[in-house]
Amino acid sequence: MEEQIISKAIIETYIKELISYLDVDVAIVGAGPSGLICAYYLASAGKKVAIFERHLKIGGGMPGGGMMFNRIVVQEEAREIMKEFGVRLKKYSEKLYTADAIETISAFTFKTIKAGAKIFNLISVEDVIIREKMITGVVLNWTAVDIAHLHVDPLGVKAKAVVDATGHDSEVCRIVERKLGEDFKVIGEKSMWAEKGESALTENTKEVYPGLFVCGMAANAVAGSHRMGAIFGGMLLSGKKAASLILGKL
Ligand code: 48H
Repeated sequence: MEEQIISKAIIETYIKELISYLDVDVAIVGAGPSGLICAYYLASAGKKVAIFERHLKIGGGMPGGGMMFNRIVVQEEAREIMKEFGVRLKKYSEKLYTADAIETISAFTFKTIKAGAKIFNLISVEDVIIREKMITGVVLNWTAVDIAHLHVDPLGVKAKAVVDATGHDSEVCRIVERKLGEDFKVIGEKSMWAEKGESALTENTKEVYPGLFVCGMAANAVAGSHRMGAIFGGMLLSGKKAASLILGKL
């Protein structure tokens, strides 16, 4: 077993896979709960899906639970999705359940990959490709390049649909806002109000610009709705809705 063979195996297979994902049906930015759920339903329907995640770890805000108490709360409406992923729930009150945050995100990650979606971690989306008033792809760079403030030019990926699942910062939409000026606006999220934040989320999950869909916390940030704290039912339902909107369009 020679070291250079191990290196070659890693580099060769990674590069092959990256090349095969330069043209995808859907590019999802962010591997938090909403991005993973969205990817799962799209991949299950046979679409070619790549998730680009800035961090080393997968899961966005979910593994941290609420203030590092690594349990999450989900509502009755999202129970079916949790069941589909085989996550164990504990009934807490009439309409609320709790779950282990690590078990939940592990199940989401594993089943999403098994459904056929590919997660590229340590890669950040720093720009989008726009053609004829339509988002047609994302622009990537290594997260390490960003952290080190290196001047290294990025690479582009073509996608029939792009999903902003970047959470509170709604980064892809913020980029689009900068590029389009008057034609596109991100309002920014409001203060914490669990009930209002959760109920607004489904409606805010939509195609916000031709080719660009938004789900999860980013959807509320773009629309100027409330945050909701460590309750995750809305994130899951939002990811699923984004997938069904995209499936209806592709
Ligand atoms: C690549 C990027 C980029 C980029 C960001 O924050 P997330 O967990 O997002 P959601 O919407 O799936 O879930 C939100 C939830 O975790 C949460 O924060 C809640 C419920 N908050 C309520 C409250 O009141 O606080 O995941 C987003 C992911 C992260 O992993 C980022 O690293 C990643 O997106 N990301 N990846 N390129 N430009 N920007």
